[in-house]
Amino acid sequence: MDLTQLGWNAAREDQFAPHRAKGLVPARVAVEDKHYYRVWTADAELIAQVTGKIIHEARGNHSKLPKVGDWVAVKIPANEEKATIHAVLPRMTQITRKNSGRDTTAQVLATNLETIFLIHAADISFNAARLERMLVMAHDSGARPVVVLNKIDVCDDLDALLAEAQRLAADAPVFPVCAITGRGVKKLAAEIKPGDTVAFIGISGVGKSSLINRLYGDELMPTIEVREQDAKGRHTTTWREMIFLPKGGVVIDTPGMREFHLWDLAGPGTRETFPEIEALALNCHFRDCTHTQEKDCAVLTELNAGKIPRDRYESFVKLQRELAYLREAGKRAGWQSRRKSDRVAHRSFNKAVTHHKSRR
Ligand SMILES: Nc1nc2c(ncn2[C@@H]2O[C@H](COP(=O)(O)OP(=O)(O)OP(=O)(O)O)[C@@H](O)[C@H]2O)c(=O)[nH]1
Ligand SMILES: [Mg+2]
Ligand SMILES: [Zn+2]
Repeated sequence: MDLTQLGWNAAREDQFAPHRAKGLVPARVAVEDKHYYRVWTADAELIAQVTGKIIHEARGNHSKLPKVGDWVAVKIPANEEKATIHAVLPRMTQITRKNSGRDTTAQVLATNLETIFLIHAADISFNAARLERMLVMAHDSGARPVVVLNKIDVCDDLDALLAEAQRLAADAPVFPVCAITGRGVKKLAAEIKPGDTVAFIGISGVGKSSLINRLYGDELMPTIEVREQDAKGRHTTTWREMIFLPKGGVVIDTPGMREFHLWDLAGPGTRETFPEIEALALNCHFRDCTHTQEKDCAVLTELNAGKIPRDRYESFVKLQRELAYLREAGKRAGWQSRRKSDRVAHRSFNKAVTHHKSRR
């Protein structure tokens, strides 16, 4: 296969030069399992393992190990089955989420993505707050978010749900689809350009694998067989896997998560999810204003004047609270470096906003 179809380009070829000089070849991680990786080179699909050096250098930080979507430098020994991964190329984008429970280490879901499909079902499982959280994750990833409303065949009032989803999604497009009948799937497929990589993210059962099967045009990924009162025989996705579409483009199927937690500790994502409220917050009297009770709070003033919808305000405050909690948890874990880079990001954002304002 031509590696450019998998997203290889001149910039990556440049980055790869030192590895090439050592006789290593470029490959992309398609599957990550507990004990091995499946990688694609231009010529073959190989089973690969990381070198001890990579494990040592990661020092227990799992996010530094190869993840699905990563470009890696592999050595293919003659007469030996397994290839070895000697280096991970810098990631262009990556989507991360907080691990469940009290563990506040980040989990990398997929890397080097152009686009992220945030899959939701147009049924009772639809949840506005979850969509907002997923949008924050997506904005922070560096990839372009696309909201997908699947299962429109079971929705009674699609117009209302679409309007709600579009309002929450702000600038991100929303695509109504049905994986069963194929309605809307062609339009969605047009969002996947040749050479692009798209990750499918969403809670279990929303139809991520079903949609990928539709896009592939064949039964490829096992999907859940929904049975009443019976969880047996479920074919739920248990690992992340990259699939090359026949018409070009790479998709990454991910296992559904039970819930989305925010990993980001005040990264730029929140601002893109609530841009109008963040812009207001810059005018609050107190720099650490929580926008709940403070005097001279610009957000509360606008809220009381009816200029911000109350539910949107409430989601915003809830998100701020969750971020504050994570920040505290991070502090307790002695998590300095990330917070420092956050402060830098925060400053440059404020500068950008101020600059924008002064030009108006
Ligand atoms: N009515 C309806 N059912 C759908 C649609 N898409 C998927 N389903 C059903 O929803 C169930 C779950 O689909 P999957 O594709 O396995 O869901 P998933 O998101 O991959 O789930 P995980 O792998 O657990 O994360 C299956 O029974 C599908 O047949 C749709 O558009 N309409
Ligand atoms: Mg699945
Ligand atoms: Zn305020």
